[in-house]
Amino acid sequence: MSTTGFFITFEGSEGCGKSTQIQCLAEHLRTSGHEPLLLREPGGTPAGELIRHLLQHAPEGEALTPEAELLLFAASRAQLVREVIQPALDAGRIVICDRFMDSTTVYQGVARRIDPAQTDLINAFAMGSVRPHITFVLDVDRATARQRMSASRAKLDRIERESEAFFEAVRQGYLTLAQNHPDRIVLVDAAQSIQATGRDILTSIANKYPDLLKK
Ligand code: T5A
Repeated sequence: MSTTGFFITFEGSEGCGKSTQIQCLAEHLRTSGHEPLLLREPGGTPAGELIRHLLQHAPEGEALTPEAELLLFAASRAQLVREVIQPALDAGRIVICDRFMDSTTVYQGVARRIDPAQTDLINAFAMGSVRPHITFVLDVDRATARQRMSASRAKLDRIERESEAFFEAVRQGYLTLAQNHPDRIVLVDAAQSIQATGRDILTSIANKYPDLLKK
């Protein structure tokens, strides 16, 4: 990866607290003098936001096949990487993305049961040479996640309406992924309080990349 910036991704199942922790980390980085760029997937570009709407809310998306769904997530990522992430990293920025390639590996590869070889191939094509330096997988049990979601949601989107078995597969998929990539992925107990979870994330960054929290 020929860049000077730093790329952080957050992963986990619905309601695990990614957005909350991204805001906490961004605030901490700002007090250290950085201007982190916050992005989300799917989305983060005008084209990506349209794809997001189709994937999550549009009635036209209700009949999407797993294969079409995979390609739409990949299309959003391909656009985000080239239009936003790569230029920001080249400019030396810290980029924090709410979901990235691991979501495809887990949701489409594990939970939708698409051949992992196909998922990896399409993921690699979409990402080009961009890879996260560090990924936080926020792990939380389903009961807690459901409780948090029902408190924060008026209406569930297309994927949030999936079965309990689907979300259990998502959780197990992330746990396996974290086990297989201990160099990049940090598994965080996200059933703790917002503050305790945030402290664990900062401690991991301070241990692995101490210079990042200074400027
Ligand atoms: N998807 C995405 C794929 O299938 N394949 C892909 O390749 C990609 C990129 C995107 C959907 O797309 C799928 C996965 C998803 O289904 P989304 O709308 O972006 O979904 O939403 P999610 O990523 O699922 O995120 P959510 O908004 O549901 O949850 P977050 O961000 O994890 O949680 P957050 O921070 O909003 O918190 C939820 C609530 O819990 C509270 C918060 O205050 C909030 O009210 N909370 C806590 N409460 C107590 N203790 C804590 N520690 C708490 N942390 C947060």
